[in-house]
Amino acid sequence: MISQLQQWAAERGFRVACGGVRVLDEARAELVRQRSAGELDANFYTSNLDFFRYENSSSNIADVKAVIVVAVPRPAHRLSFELETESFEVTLPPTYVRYSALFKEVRDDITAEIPELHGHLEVLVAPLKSVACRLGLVTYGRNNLTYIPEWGSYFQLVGYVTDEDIGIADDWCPGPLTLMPECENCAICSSACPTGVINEERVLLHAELCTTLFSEQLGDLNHDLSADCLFGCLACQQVCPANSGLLQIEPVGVTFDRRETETILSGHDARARDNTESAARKLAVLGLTEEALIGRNLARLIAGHSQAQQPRAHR
Ligand code: B12
Repeated sequence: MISQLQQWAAERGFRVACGGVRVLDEARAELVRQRSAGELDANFYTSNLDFFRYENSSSNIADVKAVIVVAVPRPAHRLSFELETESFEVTLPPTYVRYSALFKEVRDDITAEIPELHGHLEVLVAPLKSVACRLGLVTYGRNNLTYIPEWGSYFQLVGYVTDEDIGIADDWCPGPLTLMPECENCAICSSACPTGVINEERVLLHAELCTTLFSEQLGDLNHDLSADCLFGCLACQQVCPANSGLLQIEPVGVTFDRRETETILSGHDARARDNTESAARKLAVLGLTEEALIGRNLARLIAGHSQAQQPRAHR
């Protein structure tokens, strides 16, 4: 079945790797160690990493036999909001558009191709980079993202567990965490990070200070957003030599007209406020996990843009 999965992935331009459940034990043990050693910020851990459930409680599958991780190349997307006098364009970095939907779509696609897996694939809720690296699918970069040759870091990882015997050898062992050799003496991403979360001394991110985290967190936005990114940040990826020329940018095919933009800017729940539901339909196309925060972040980007337009003496 592993070769069927490989063929399925190759036909779609995806990559796939499979392994035994030991990979989950190792990923979990390392995370627990990093938390106990104080290498991971305690509050950050509780708010952002405590949801990992690994193989057992995450699934209806009682007896997990194998782990499957798929890498799907993703572009960045551009979308527009019509303002009173201009059209305001923003970027959604790779993985934001339809993030959650992709997990289900890939699973449905796999089971359509390999019917034996129907009802036997459950979404894996675990640290996917760490699992994918131990499966040999990806390699870490200094910026703490993972890389695949010819794709750079511009892909989404989706993971599954199965109780089917897909052909993992009994003596299968997870591989080590690996860093791209070119990162050894390179600190370009570290210098480019607006909040200094990439430390030259360690690969582990100081994620509690990452611009992406602020952009996705509920509540008041007490930090700057990154350039024109509605969510997330591209700073550490765009400067990375291993990503050179690899970022694809596509229009998402959604423009919010003036009334819809005002609806979005007027409050957090654009769907509820938009009586005609046209903004809601467009938001559904984006399928953003962070949808409730669009208005807040858009207002911040527009304010920053207006400030930059003003003559210096007036600032
Ligand atoms: C929480 C989270 C965040 C948090 C925290 C990020 C973090 N690094 O922990 C925030 C909100 C900041 C975030 C930001 C982003 N995220 Co995010 N995020 C996640 C999530 C849900 C979990 C990540 C995680 O496990 N963190 C825990 C830490 C401890 O694990 P780790 O990052 O793998 O770090 C390992 C290494 O540091 C290793 N390690 C320690 N020392 C050493 C030394 C060496 C030599 C080596 C090799 C390794 C090593 O130990 C750690 C594992 O125990 C995953 C989805 C998922 N379910 O996995 C997506 C995910 C990691 N995010 C993703 C993306 C795309 C992003 C952003 C690029 C989005 C954006 N454009 O802004 C940024 C990138 C920020 C950055 N430079 O890493 C993708 C990454 C794809 C890829 N190519 O790798 C993922 C996998 C989502 C997905 N399904 O594809 N994210």
